[in-house]
Amino acid sequence: MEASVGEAGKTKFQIDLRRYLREDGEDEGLIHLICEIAEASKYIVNSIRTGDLGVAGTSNLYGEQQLALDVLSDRILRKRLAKSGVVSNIVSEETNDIIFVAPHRTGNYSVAYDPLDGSSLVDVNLAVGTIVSIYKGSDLMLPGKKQVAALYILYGPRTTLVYTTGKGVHEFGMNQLMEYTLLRRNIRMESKASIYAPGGLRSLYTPGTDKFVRQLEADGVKLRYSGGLVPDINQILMKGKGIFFYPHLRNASEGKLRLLFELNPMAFLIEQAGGAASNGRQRILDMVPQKFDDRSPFFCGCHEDVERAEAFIREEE
Ligand code: AFP
Repeated sequence: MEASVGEAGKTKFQIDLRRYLREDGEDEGLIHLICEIAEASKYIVNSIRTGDLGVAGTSNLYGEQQLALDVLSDRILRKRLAKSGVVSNIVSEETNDIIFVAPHRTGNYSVAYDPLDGSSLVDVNLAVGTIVSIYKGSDLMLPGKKQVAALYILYGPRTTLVYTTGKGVHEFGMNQLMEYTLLRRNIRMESKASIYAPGGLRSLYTPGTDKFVRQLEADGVKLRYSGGLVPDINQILMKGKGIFFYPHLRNASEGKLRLLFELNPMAFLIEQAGGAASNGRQRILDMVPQKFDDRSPFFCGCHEDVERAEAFIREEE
């Protein structure tokens, strides 16, 4: 626990991440793992602020050109996870293969992560983030409902870490000493959206999604989209009244976003806050992955709006 001086000169106590996890009764291995990821994020935030914005000359699993920052963030996180002593297997959105750290060690965790989601936004100085999905054991090809923890770190004007271990959603902020201290516990979402964040090209939307957008506009729901999944989801979660979607498109039936690295962790967080996450037909967390680079349409946020999106999509079939 860190003491700090609050307004009016009174001492107030900040609860740090490790202490909060302990008080919540988490397993020591999981606490260590989450804290190691939090440590890695301090180096990632430093790279974002001061690092090279050029291309690395390599491409990722999807044939996309990697930025030097993508490669660096991936190395920072991978090294930290590999040396943590509590990780079995790792898969990163940036690498082609599963990394076997200690596949047979019992009691360990396996981790899927996107080290720097939205990295193409760094050169225009918009917010980006790290997304992490954690499973018990060595299997990573499991439906998202098997996650034991999910978190993201948002590198915006402030750096925040938002996590769930299935006991609500909690937000921590990085302070002047680069420690994460509690900002909000048990974040809850309302049932109806007042903002929406729509990914992809609207002219490529199918009739169901197009009708859904028209309905949102008719209801006075405001558009708020940055193009970075972490800040866009964070806005919806923290305001508690929004819907994010990256739908199936006429030229891309699975949309753009990745099930293992982006959708499962975000769906777990949103559901834990009382929201919903669907691919338009099925709950995201029930989807069984076939391969690491599976993609899926994604509708995520206030549950009434997700249900409404599903109804419009059912009609188009
Ligand atoms: P990059 O990592 O290539 O910048 O992609 C970001 C992202 O995967 C995700 O963060 C956004 O939600 C989504 O793409 C935005 O995609 P559109 O620009 O097609 O809306």
